[in-house]
Amino acid sequence: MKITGIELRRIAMPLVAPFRTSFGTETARDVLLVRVVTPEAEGWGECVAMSAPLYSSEYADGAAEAMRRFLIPALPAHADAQATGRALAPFKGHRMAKAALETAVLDAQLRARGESLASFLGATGDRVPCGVSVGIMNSIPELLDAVEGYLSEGYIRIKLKIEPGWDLEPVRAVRERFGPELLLQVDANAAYTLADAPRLAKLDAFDLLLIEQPLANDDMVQHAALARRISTPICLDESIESAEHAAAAITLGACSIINVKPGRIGGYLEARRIHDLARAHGVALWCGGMLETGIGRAANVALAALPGFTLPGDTSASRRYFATDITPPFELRDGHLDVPTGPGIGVDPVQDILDEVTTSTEWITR
Ligand code: SMG
Ligand code: MG
Repeated sequence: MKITGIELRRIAMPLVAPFRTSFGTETARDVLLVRVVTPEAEGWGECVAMSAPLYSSEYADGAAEAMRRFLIPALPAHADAQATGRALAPFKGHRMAKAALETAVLDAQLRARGESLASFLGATGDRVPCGVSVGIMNSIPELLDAVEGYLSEGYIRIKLKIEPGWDLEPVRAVRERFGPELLLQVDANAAYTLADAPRLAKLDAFDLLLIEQPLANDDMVQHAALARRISTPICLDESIESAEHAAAAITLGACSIINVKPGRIGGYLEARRIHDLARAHGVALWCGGMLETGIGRAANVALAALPGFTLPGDTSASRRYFATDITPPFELRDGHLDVPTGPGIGVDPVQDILDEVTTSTEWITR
């Protein structure tokens, strides 16, 4: 597939409510979109890097710079997604930037041949069960109201963001208020150390599905030690940046569940490798979220329909994030989102809406 040119587009998307985690508060998404143009079709990719390097070392301006300076110039004149992955491999890190570029190429390639991303990846379902990630709040009553609202919309699993000082009490309050049947999990975004093991062990009383990324990103060995001291299953997010990391984590016993975010691991081809590896080892998977627009969400929902994704994902409906999404909105039906069936990612931005939220565009030819 000949690549005619690539557009980098920045958009500003206000969130419907601030989203607070242990590392900061997001009030708007500053998204970098990639549009790959070929003679046969165009393809879209959404870079999940945030404005600041707080979740991981990547950030949106840095991803744009890596793309324009190194990644895009390294692409062969004719490339499919596999060739794109190979061409980008020599550059260390920058996985979110690589993922956006590779996904845009993959989308163009699949649109050109009329195949959906879900079918290409090996999806087996036509809809996926959805959870929702609930940020740190100012008070327990505020949290209970938020959870109640999401449950009334139909979400079938709740994830609470936690940090030291906002952990046992909110979890206890939600468990007591909504009962033992509620599928409940927590995410610390690396806010604890192994010295907190006694406190984290107190979460065992609340029958959580999992605790996500309790310790630092590079604390693989410490996560394995923690796993021996608590009964709540450990799920890794930030620590897993590749299939090799997943293999190491499984071998070490650092996790029994993995949150798969294609942006974090360099793309959907790597996500499929992790899927196959985890499945072979009986490690459960679910699809994470990075507050994506409909472009990124469409691709994530396709991935979440693979058979190894056995837990509900952070694949929430568009309205949980944005008053107006740049694609037709993803809507919850009976706690599920439908997997797009059209060619490629199966959705297109609505041009007027896209133009309204665009803050800059850059056209790169090679
Ligand atoms: O997309 O619903 C979503 C957000 C899910 O909690 C979520 N993501 O660590 O899993 C995570 C966080 C990372 C982004 S926080 C700004
Ligand atoms: Mg997480």
